[in-house]
Parts: sequence; C-alpha cells; structure tokens
Amino acid sequence: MTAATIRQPKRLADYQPPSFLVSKTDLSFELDPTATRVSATLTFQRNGAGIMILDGQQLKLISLRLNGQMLTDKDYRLTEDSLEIVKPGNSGVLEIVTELNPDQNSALEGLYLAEGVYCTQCEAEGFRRITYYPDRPDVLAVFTTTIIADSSQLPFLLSNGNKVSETLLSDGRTAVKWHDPFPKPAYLFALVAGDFDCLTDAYVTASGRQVSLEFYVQKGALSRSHFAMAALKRAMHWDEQRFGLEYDLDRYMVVAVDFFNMGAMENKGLNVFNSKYVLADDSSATDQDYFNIESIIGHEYFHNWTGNRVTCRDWFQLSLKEGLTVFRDQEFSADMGSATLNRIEAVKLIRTAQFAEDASPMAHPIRPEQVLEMNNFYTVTVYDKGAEVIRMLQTILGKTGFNAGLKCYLDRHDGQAVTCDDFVQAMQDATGQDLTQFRRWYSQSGTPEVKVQEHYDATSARLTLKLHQHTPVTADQTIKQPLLMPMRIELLFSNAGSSMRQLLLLSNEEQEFQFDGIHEQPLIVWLEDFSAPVKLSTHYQPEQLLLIAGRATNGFARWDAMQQYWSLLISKAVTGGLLPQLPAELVSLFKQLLQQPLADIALTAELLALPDFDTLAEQYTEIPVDALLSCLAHLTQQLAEALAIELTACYQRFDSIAYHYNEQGVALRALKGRCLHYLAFTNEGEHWVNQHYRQADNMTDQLTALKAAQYAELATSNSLLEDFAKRYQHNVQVMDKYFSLVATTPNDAVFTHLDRLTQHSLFSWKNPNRVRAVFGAFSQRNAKQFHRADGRGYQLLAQIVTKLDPINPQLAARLLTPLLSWQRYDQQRQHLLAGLLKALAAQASLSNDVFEKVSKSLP
Ligand code: B3K
Ligand code: ZN
Repeated sequence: MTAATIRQPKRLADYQPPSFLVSKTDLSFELDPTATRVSATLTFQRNGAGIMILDGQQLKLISLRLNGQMLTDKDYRLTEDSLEIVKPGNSGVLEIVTELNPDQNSALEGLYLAEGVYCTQCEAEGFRRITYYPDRPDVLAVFTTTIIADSSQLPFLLSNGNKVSETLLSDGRTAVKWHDPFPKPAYLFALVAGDFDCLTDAYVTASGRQVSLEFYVQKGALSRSHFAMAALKRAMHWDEQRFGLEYDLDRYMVVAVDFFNMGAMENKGLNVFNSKYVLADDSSATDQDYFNIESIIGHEYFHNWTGNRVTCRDWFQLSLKEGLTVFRDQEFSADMGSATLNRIEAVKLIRTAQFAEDASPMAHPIRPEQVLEMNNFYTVTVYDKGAEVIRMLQTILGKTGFNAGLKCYLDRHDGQAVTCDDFVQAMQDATGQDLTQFRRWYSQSGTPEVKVQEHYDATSARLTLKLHQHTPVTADQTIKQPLLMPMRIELLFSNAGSSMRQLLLLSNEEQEFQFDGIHEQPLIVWLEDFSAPVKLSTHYQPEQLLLIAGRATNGFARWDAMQQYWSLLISKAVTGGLLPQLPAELVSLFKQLLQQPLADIALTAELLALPDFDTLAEQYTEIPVDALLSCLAHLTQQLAEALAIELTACYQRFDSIAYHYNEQGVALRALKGRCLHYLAFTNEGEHWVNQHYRQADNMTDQLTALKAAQYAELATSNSLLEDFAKRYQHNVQVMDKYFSLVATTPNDAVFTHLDRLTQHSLFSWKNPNRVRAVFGAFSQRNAKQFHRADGRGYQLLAQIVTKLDPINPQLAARLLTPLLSWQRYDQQRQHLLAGLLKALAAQASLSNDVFEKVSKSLP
C-alpha cells in the first residue's frame, strides 16, 4: 500500500450502500495482554452488487472459514487495511480468528489494556482493530459476546446488553456471555474487563420497567461515584418528561477508566467514561467538575435514542447524533441549574473555538464533505455549531413543533441508520414548515456576518429595521448563499419596564422589517439569547450598551451587552495604540452591581467579568496578541483600584456557607470568586488570596485562590501551589488541576516547570488526561507564554506533537489545533508557525490524523 492510497480522503458524494449486510455478529474474546484471540462469526447477506471487502487494521489473521470450510490464501486478498473474500456467495457464515496485542495499544482505539483494565473504544473506526468487519455505521447487527478470562485477575467481564450466562471452564478460566437484542453498528460495541468497585442502584421507568444501574469505578473510589449515579437518574427522568423517551434495556452500566481519549462513549448499555467525568466529591471536585459530570452523564444517556436507536448512515452525518445530543444535554443542564449561565457558557465556546475553526484551514460545515481521518471531525463545529443549528430549529418551530418533529424522526427511523436530511424532513413533515433553505446550515461552512441598521420615523410612528447577511469565504468553500436565521430582538422603550419582543426570520441577503404604531424610538436588543450562531455588527454607543446591560429582559442579552461594551473600548484602544481608560459610567454601574447584586447572583458575577482573551481575539482578522493581553491586565488593575472598597464590601457581605453543589452555592462562590480575582490586584492582594485559600472547605474556592494569585503574579502564588500539590499528591484527578495551573504560569519559568512536570511520577505520555492537563492547558490557556513573539511556545507544542504522534495520533492531532491558525498572527509569528508546520509536514510516517491537519494548513 503506497502512501498515496492510504492518504485518500473519503467524500460524502461517493456514498454507496454496503454490498453486504451482517445480521448476526457472535464474538468470543480470549483475553491475554499481548495475544488476545478474537473469534468472530458473522452471518451475512448480499445487499447489492459489489465485492465483499472487510476493514481491518493492525490485526494478525489466524484463520478464516466460510460456511465451515477453511479458506486458503487464494480465497481471499489481504492488504494492510482490508480483507477481500473472493467468492462469498449471496449469504453465509464467515468465521474469522484474529490476534491482537492490547498491551501495546497506546492509541487507545480498538481493544487496549491500561492499568490492568481491558477496554475498547470503537467509534469512529476502532472496531476494525478487533476483527475484520464492514466497519461502517450503516451495517447493523445483533451482537452476542463471550469473554473468556481468569476471573481471579479480572472479576468483571462486561459487554453490551444483557448477561446470558457465566460458566467456569475446565481450565479454570471463566466465560461470560452477553447478548444485545438491539441491532447496532460496530462502533457501539464495547468490552471491559477488570477489577472494580461497583455502585448499584435501580430506576423504574415511566411505564414501570425496572432498570438496574451499575457504576464500575477504580477500587476505593465508590464514595466518589454517588453524584454521577444521581445525575444519571435525573437524566433518565428528564428525558421521559421532556421528550417521552424511556430506557430500553434491563441494565445500564457505566465504567470509569483513567486512560481515555475523550470524555465518554455511549456504547449500547455499557458507557465507558473518562474517570474525570465520573469521580467527584466535595473535597476534590469543583463546581465546574460537577456541572461537567452531570452534563456528560446526560449526554451519553441521551445518545441511547439520538445515536443508538437511530444512528448515522455514514460518518459525514455525525452531527445528526452529536449536534442533536449536545442540544439535548444543554437543555437538560439548563433545567437542572441556571439557564442563563448555561447559555453564556455555550455561546463563549462558539465565539472562541468554533469561530476560530471557521476561520482556520480546518473549516468545514456541520456535515463535512470530505474526510481523511474521521477522528479529526469530532469538532466544535460538528458538535456545538451542530447544537446551535438544532436550537434554531426549535426557535423557528417552537417547542411544541420541535417536540413533534423529534417524535416523528424517532418513530419513523427507529432501528435505522439515517442522514441529516432525514432529520430535517421529519421536522418539516411534523410541522408543515418549509425547511428547504434551512438545510443550507448543514452544507455551508463559515460564520455568517449580520449587519443591522435602524430607521425610526416619528411622524408615521414606523420603525424600519434593515438586516444584511453575508458569509465570508472559508478555506474549504468559496460560494456562500443566504441562510434562514431566526433573530430574536427586544425593543426597549424609555418608560422603564416597557418593551416588546419579536422573532424575525431573516432569509434574504438583505431584508427589511417594519413595525407600525411605535410611538418613540426604542433601544433595540439584538440577537437575544444568541438566537443564531453569527457575528453581529451594530452601531451601539457605549452608553446604550450599558443601558441594555441594566434593562434587557433576557439575562444572556445583558451579559452580551457588557461583553460588547468591553470589546468596543478595547478595540478603540488597540486601534489608537493606547491603553484603555475606565469610563466613569462603567465604574458607577459596577459599584451598583457590587452594592446590590441582582436577584440573579450568578448573572451579576458574569456581568462583572471582562471578556476573555480568546473571545476578543476572534474579533480581529490579525490578532493583536500583545495589545489584547496588556489591555486586559490594565483594565483588571484599574477596576481593582477604582472599586477596592466596593469589592471588599461585596466579598465580605456573603458569609461563606458550607459547601453544597446547588444553584445558589455555585452563584455565591462565583461572585466571591470574581471579587477575589480583582482584589488580588489591590495592595491587600496577598492577604485576601491567602485567606481565601486557607478558609476554603472545597475545591472550587481553593482553585479560585490559586488562579487569582497566579494571574496577579503574587509572591504567595508559588508557596500556595506547593502546598496544594503536597496536599493532593495522592489524588490524580486533583493533580491534573495542579499540572494545569503550573502550565499556565504567566512568565518564562513555565518552560522549566513544564519540563519538570513531565518527570513527575504521576505523568505518563500514554495517559491523555495527563498530557492534556499539561500541554493542553499551556497551549490553550497560557496565551502570554504560548504566543511569545520569539516562538518558544509554538516550538514546544510542535515538539510535543511530534513526540506524541507515534504514541497516540488522535491526541497529537487535537493538541496541534492552535498551531493551525498561523495566518491569524503578525508577520513574525506567521513566519515562525509556518516554519514549524512545514517541518512537521516533512516528517516521515506521520499519522493520517496529524497529516490531514498539517497538510491543509500549509500554503
Ligand atoms: N461519541 C463519542 C465520541 C467518539 C469520539 C471518537 N474519536 C462521545 C460522545 O460524543 O458522546
Ligand atoms: Zn456525543
């Protein structure tokens, strides 16, 4: 196989139905660290013209039988990544025996062994590392799995579905057999074998079915799995209430493992989770950790309907399950906590990582058209912009219409592998709304830009709003068409409390909306709740933004107005080459917020925040790195000085309450934390930070103190960090937080620190959590050192990617992302980055993962 054939991307336009289907897949695993035997018995039927070609990678073929007859090498053709059966006939039974080496599998795809636990990860194309198989999501089979192992070493032998039998074999090994009655694609297959502590519970579904819930966690961690269990029950109940969807098997198992490439995986009946998203208790988890656990537990559970019962026809349709399931988990989280806060966080992600992806060489629509390595397309575009597209559907159709559409989709396609078009069609059929133009959101990449103009005529009492949309070309696509987008607005009138809310549907490139009977010129709140994933340009004066921040009905819109206020101030300063000065009206608004926080304390904490570096950066074609960082540091310092008294009073007003992860607790900690962030910049900074750290009875407050000390570069920062590392040296989840903190050291010393971290006894290049904690934090959250003008930060990341690629290509390709946006920086940085990318591209034997990204980014 030549490099050229391996590097051939697949295209959506070339989709062909499979020539053979598999109705039954019987698997038997004889587990062994270096020589696991897999016997696969596939019952197949012809489905169309064409040869029988099975996928397979890094497999040792032991034997092959067709309908009981041993095949010899003239009966099949074997390549590095496929097996062709020369004369399969129209139906039959194929028996394949392969051998694998789970111990050597550091890519963590297929079957791997890490820290004594055997675990699989098959999405997207990992099953082909287990046996030869039509490894594509539109081949659905009923799986039966037998696991044979020494149960004294591996007491738990788990797979999908229901447990059928457990037998003691004559050689002393145990055979456990599982059967999953729901036909599924191979990517949803899972096997886990190991020794765990198990937390069990039960759930009775709305229709009265009893479901056994089981969490398998590392020994000694049982007490840290209760929150995840409770979150699962909340998710099960929520899906019944909101969408009428119930769980369908008798068991729901979740296994937490420490070696995992991503957050979690929705394998049918047997979810595998990164332990980071299961294990939590008050002394080790932050509010953010609790939030993430609840939302990811929900996400994987919701996949049982949106992903498993109805799955994707091909991987280009990934957003069919991911966009929809992210939307569902966002709705769940919004109902469990603060809807406003949830919306703010979701929008921040779109405005940073997603907008950056649209502007990068990896730009792609939520339904990509061309893919070399599928793992590269589990992106913020497919997931999070995908969720925004679903949210727009709900906005356009209303909740009732949307629910009816979802029901129609699931009823119509239960048990099938379908496309995004099928989904939109169901929405259209259930509601009668023509969604032809809306479908462009699936095929068109890029961030649309919307310009708004207002004209008010007092004599006719008419307000005219003129909207103009335009999507700039992206790296992957030059022709762009107008999109159908819902624009939520609110008209604020001078009489406090009087306003009018509207939903505009923008479909043309340019469009006018008229409102009659408007007796005064209103102040318009545009894009309430971020009703479409676009960049909006308005003509607000700063004082209008402050008015909106104080008065808009929608909490998100208030926060957004503050963000726009700061962006405007900063961009004027950057253009003028000066540092921004704090306007008096801003200071008085902040004083007011600090003295009388709103009823919604969580929102107050957000209103008091400056935009982050990444959000500001996305507003520039060429990112003025140094200027933005100086503006942010300067404004923080100025706010601290101007508001020291009010910050202190606000900080002291709320007595610390005993730790509870609930909406009120989260909000109070956030507000105190925001105050501390500024107080760290006052003369008493050391005092406040030390006190906050020492008095903390929970992880959130400890981290808040550590971060505040680090950002303000306080002398106490290092000793607090040392204390923290000593205190938590035995808790690896907490040590990851320590690693990340060290990696965000804002000065030169960070390079020595990073070197030291990789020598730490807990660090391993094979563990993605450790690598991400160190180098993910450095490249994504240490803008000052990562973007150094001398290129030292970029160089380091390129070295790490080179080192990781042979170990774990998926991880290497993810870490590489920040280097791809090289064209967004000044000449000097561009030059440095382009040089590093060229050097990477020139390396022999790059994985497809890294190759695809690097090659796209080169001029
Ligand atoms: N479906 C998995 C992601 C698989 C990623 C493969 N590289 C988790 C999720 O989105 O729920
Ligand atoms: Zn998902």
